[in-house]
Amino acid sequence: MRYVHLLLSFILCFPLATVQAQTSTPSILFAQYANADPAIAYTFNDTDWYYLAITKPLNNQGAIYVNGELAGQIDWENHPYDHNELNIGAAFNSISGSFADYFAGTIDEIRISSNVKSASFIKAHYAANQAFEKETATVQILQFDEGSGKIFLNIDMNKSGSLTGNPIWVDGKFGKAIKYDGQDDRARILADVPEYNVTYEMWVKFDGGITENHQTMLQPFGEYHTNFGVYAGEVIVKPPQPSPIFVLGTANVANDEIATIPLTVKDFKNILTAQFTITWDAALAEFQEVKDFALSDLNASSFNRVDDGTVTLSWSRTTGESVTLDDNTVICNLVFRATGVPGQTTDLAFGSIPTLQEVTDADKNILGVTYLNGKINISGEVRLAGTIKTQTGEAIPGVEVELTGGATKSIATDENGRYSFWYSQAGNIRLPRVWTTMEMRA
Ligand SMILES: [Ca+2]
Ligand SMILES: [Ca+2]
Repeated sequence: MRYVHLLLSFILCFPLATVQAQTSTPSILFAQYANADPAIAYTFNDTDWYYLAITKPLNNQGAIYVNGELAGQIDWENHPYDHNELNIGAAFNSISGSFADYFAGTIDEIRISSNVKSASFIKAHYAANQAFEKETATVQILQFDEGSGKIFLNIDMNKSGSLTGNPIWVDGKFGKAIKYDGQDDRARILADVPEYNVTYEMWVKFDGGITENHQTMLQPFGEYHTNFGVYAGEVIVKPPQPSPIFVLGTANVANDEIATIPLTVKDFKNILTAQFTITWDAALAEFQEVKDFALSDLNASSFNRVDDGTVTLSWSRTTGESVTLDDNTVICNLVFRATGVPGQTTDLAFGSIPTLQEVTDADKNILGVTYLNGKINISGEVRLAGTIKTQTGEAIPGVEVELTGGATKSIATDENGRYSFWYSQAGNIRLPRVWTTMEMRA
């Protein structure tokens, strides 16, 4: 078992300011193994109850909600979490072998669920202002309604928790609650918390004063245990950096026609660099040019035609300043000439060979990016043309030429022996068949 305690590392990561308890700007800490920005700023007062909800989905992209509203996003690291008990009001430090980071305030109602509750659920729960109810996904509900003694039970009354350090029973958000003194008070109960797809909810009142010291409200404990807590301090919290989306458009064009493919972006916020490769079937489309640039410093030299089916993009701001664009901005148009026949189609696919997909933000973080491929569908009409000549090369006018496969078409050659069909039906097309006549041979 690896017991790791990293809360202390956050003390090093975040500068703490000297603030008064009553006017502080505390942060909710969510705990270990989140990749970035583990502290989320929120201004609490010390007389209200707050409903906190924290999610950890299978993809580790969780969130923390305060009073039903999204307060920040959590990028959980991918570790083999194994939580089998809950420490409430303090955190066990596996390195020192003792409890620390005591919470000064009141905690009522904790619910742990084996699902990721949606933003709308969490908003609605806060609005309903009701005690937690048992649901299919409920792993544990603690109500703290005993009101006396040193033992508390979960809602199923099949697990009992114990109080240490003489926390006191007080009126809670719903029924009774437990107030912790921030010195040596804590509670503990067994709980088998799932590794993924889990939601923690609780009601907390910061009526013991939030200080610069870390205060742990809840510590799901075990392998890679997690601390949820607060401290007072000046924490620079950036809005969550969304994952930008790059979209290549789709064009339906006839053979030999020009396909103009927009490259569109969404959630393009504070982006500093972008690079990737675009590939397609060179037999079906011929790269022409890129035009209509609408991103600073993006121009024709940002693109490199590697071969007949590959072009790369490599862009960065020459000034070093990041760029934010409105959603659905077309940053350029890629121009191709279709060379296939009706019914053929080629993806315009984002790739990493030879130029690796990489998009960075103003802090040089490499962002997760969604790439949506484009397509050129060759449809419309294709022109089939030729000339009917004698063996000596003399054009023969007035010969009936028939095209079959789908709708049959026929046409007579003109005075120069030429014929021409426009054909629009996808599928098998037979080459023109020439009906020679006895008259011609005469
Ligand atoms: Ca005490
Ligand atoms: Ca209660």
